[in-house]
Amino acid sequence: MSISGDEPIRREIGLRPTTNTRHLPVEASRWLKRDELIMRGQFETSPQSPETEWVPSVRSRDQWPDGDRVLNDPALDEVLRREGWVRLPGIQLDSDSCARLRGFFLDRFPADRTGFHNDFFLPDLTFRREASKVMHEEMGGMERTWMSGFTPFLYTYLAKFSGDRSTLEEHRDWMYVDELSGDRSYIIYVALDDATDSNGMVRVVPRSHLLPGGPCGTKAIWPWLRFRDELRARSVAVPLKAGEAAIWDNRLIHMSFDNNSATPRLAVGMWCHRSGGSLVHFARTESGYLQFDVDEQFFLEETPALLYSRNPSRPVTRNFECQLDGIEEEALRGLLDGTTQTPPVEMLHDLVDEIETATDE
Ligand SMILES: O=C(O)CCC(=O)C(=O)O
Repeated sequence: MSISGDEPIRREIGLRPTTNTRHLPVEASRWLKRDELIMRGQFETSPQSPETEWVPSVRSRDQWPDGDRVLNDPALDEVLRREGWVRLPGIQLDSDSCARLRGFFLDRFPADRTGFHNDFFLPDLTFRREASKVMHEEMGGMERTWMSGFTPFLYTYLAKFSGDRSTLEEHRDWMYVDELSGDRSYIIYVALDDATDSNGMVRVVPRSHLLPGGPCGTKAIWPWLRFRDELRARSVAVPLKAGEAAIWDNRLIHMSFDNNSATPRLAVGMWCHRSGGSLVHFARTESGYLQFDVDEQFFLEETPALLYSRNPSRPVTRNFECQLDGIEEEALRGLLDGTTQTPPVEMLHDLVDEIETATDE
């Protein structure tokens, strides 16, 4: 599938916008307008509401068996907590494993070999299932080596083909877990090729995982992304040799520019959440946000394009509105510099149950 006509989806996932919107469904066109206004800071993201209440965190530091430790190594854990990302020491996948993973992808990848690809977006379930299996065989267990009580829920290839349309603009990923209640998820990102400046290595914005805000998911874009120049100026490069890895908090803003080399630049990602924790998906509707209770299958079978066109047939566990205050460039600087105290993400104005359910059953 090509998603080149699905402008809002491209924007949501950080792909460079195109000017071609003729394939957009009516609903998507409406959201494009809204998203454009949000990006320009002209959309009122705090709809008037009769009542506002503070919702306290439902998770405390002590709820998980190891407190809220993420990495087994205390020094690395500290860096991950403070900066939102950390490079794992040494080689994580040997050259045979890298060669097998590269070989599988280059032999079997069924879609257009241009631009940036994350197989999360592919509707070809056969490829996705087989690719997941191969990645699990090669990477499975890495989470136990490095992480404290985390389980993978998704594996994907991340491929940057050669050419000038492979930029992945600054973005943060969806909320795969209920971040609003204090839960967190992480990606272990392993390079299969040396990732350098010339082939579009990943760049991350340190401390951006501490930015507060509402849900991220279908039609729900992180409002801090409108400060593109500031984010790009603060981004740091993550060069990796083949087989090396970095881990980052899924709240972290990241990006990668064009692959100007002659060959594809491949990586694999393993997304992890707390063992025994829940998985969720958030979607923006015209009247608020819906929170869906989902599982690993959801991330294997759904695509952003499908979710854009209809709600998933999964239980809605919450229906709410969030008030997003103080999304200003000065606030961004203060939060990223650490000179402003970051309000806990869960301290949102939350209007649970005030909004009529907009699910298309
Ligand atoms: O491999 C890359 O260039 C970045 C991947 C990424 O940021 C993503 O898929 O969200």
